[in-house]
Amino acid sequence: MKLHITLILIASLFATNAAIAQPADMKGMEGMKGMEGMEGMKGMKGADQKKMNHQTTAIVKAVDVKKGTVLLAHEAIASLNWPAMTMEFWVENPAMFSKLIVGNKVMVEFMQQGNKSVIVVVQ
Ligand SMILES: [Cu+2]
Repeated sequence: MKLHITLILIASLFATNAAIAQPADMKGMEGMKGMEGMEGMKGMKGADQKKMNHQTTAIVKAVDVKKGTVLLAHEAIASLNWPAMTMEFWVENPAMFSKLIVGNKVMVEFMQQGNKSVIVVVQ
């Protein structure tokens, strides 16, 4: 009797698997469409990466209030695959210059706008 129930259970398991198999295959095909979607998302990621904020710690090397830029010796930035370097950043708000004093160590958040790195937060 127990054996009988076991066989029925096994049979029903197979039946369930068989029933699942088809939609699973179709899901596989949807998965291929999904990959196209992922390509699209990669494209968006590229765009998002430019819109997203990046963070780094840096030493203020020089400021140009008139131009609205600051020269920072920043640490490596993993989110952009950038090594540590000294480069020019634009400031979003001139009020930030109160914190961007030559010789100061600052934590900045910035965005890539075109080929400019624009600081949006200074700490
Ligand atoms: Cu840099």
